[in-house]
Amino acid sequence: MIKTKVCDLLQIKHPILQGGMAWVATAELAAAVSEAGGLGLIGAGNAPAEVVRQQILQVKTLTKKPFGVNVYYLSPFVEEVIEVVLEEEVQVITTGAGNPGKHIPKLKERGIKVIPVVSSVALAKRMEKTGADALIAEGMECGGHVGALTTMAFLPQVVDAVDLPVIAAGGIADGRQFAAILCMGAQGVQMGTRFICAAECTVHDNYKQAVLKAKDRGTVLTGYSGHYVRVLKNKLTREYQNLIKEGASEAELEKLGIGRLRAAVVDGDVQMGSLMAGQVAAMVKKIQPAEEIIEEIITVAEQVLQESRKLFG
Ligand code: TUI
Repeated sequence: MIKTKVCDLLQIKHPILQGGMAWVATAELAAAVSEAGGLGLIGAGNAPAEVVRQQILQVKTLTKKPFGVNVYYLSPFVEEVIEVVLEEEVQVITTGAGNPGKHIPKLKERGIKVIPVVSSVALAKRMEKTGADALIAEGMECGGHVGALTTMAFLPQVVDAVDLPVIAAGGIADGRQFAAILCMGAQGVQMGTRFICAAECTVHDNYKQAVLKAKDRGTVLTGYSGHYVRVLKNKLTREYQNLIKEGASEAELEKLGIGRLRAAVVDGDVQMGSLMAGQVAAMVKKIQPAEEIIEEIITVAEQVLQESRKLFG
């Protein structure tokens, strides 16, 4: 039985968090992951606070287990979303794209755990000082917005830099990778891409099929300096690359990206939608219930860790 500090901190059976993916991480997926003993999260993204509240209320009807909300700090509704999280007594938030520092005292007062995503050691140290309960160290193998460092290089540096439990994200889809990040000092994992293909995930089936079809080099970074986004290759990414070749401005590149994530998730537009997915997309082989995904990862990780003892002869 793999038990870590993250299990105790979050009152969960398995130290597996589901990525709080905007548009993708809805109540159904979050509830399924939590019900299976991991931590499910609603991805607030840019949604208005009342939409987030409805999602929270829906999860509460589906599971009595702990779950969280991912708060996206570039959203125009951050303040309102934090109020809703407080009012609805959500047990934990993960945060992305910004510094949750100013909200931490209020959240902690109410017993809400705060787990920021970090993509640099400096930010990790700052988040520890600010009062975070744990950190998510996200490597650039992940889908969506990426940092500069790989999980392999970045994770141990964060583990060494802070005393908080560290959760690894980016490039992890199976039990072998989960075992590896535990060996590197992580106390848990956050997975996004594998959960896109959970049976309970409400994304359009075209999106799931695109992940299932992806090959090893099926993702590409789009964007510009400091704002890279990993997505599956398609017509959109080819048009994007053409624009870059033509010397398009950042504003023109931004314009091509508007509304594309929604188009992929809701409309199933696999040509011109933004199919955010990590480098492990090629490792996702089938659509399975979240419970099966979690059980499989735990079982394999346990086997791998047991097997590793043989290395000692
Ligand atoms: O946020 C992500 N990944 C994402 S966001 C996204 S797209 C989206 N679209 C519509 C609505 C909402 C989202 C796709 N992928 N990862 C977490 C992350 N956060 N990575 C890096 C950071 C980060 C960056 C800067 C965290 C803190 C930070 O702080 C800067 C500072 O010092 O204030």
